[in-house]
Amino acid sequence: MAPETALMIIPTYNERENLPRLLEALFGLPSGPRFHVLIVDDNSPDGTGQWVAQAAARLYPERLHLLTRPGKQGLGRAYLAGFRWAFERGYDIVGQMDADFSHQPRYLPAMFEALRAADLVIGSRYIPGGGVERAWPRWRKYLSRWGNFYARLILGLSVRDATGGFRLWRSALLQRLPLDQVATVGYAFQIELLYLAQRLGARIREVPIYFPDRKAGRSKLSLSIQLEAAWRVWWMKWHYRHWPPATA
Ligand SMILES: Nc1nc2c(ncn2[C@@H]2O[C@H](COP(=O)(O)OP(=O)(O)O)[C@@H](O)[C@H]2O)c(=O)[nH]1
Ligand SMILES: [Mg+2]
Repeated sequence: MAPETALMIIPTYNERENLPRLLEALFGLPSGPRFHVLIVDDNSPDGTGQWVAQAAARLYPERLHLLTRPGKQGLGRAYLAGFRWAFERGYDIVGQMDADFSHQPRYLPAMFEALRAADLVIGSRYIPGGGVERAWPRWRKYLSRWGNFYARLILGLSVRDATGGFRLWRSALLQRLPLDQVATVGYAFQIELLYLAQRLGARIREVPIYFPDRKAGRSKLSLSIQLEAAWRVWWMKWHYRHWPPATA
């Protein structure tokens, strides 16, 4: 049997400072399976896309790919475009990660290992062994915890870290989700995909990660993105109430 092929998708908006080091870390991992990387850049004004284009040609031919979008449309749109790109090329495994080192490459080998007995693996801040930036003020830790608790309660999610965006999917599972109906852009996007996977009865596993704050660049996820998550969980609960359709 041919070995499985994997693609890590990284959406970027103004991550020029982080990407060179991140790709070095990803492609330099001492263990774990080989994978390709797709950067989905929303035409970042800081030149992230141009840097990736030349790095793909000179530094990492074959392994690094770039998908450029005309303007900033949110994390969810970028991932959906990236997923389509991956499906068209037949990757068996599709990963999601941020460009800012909050998702540390060193966890990938353990995540790939866990995927051997799962359809979806989530790098989790909220299981034993995981955690969030120690320097976060208490209100911020509570907010993140509370957001997770709220989504889990309303949607009946069993996963502890429902908003986390460090994930590995079997493409076969991802392709069964009704992605053409997914319209969320921020944390809600992560929750929505997870909810759909759980409704399908997917085998989901969590691997503990420590989630440090970004050191370079700026966060793009705003208050409006948090509000989106708050009301969208109710929308999801209603919208997908008959999904997946019961088979006779
Ligand atoms: N392509 C694209 N990437 C985005 C967009 N918004 C955020 N990102 C990327 O998504 C990842 C997570 O965003 P970040 O700002 O770190 O969110 P935070 O960690 O929740 O503060 C980073 O790699 C960002 O560059 C967007 O509108 N388009
Ligand atoms: Mg971040």
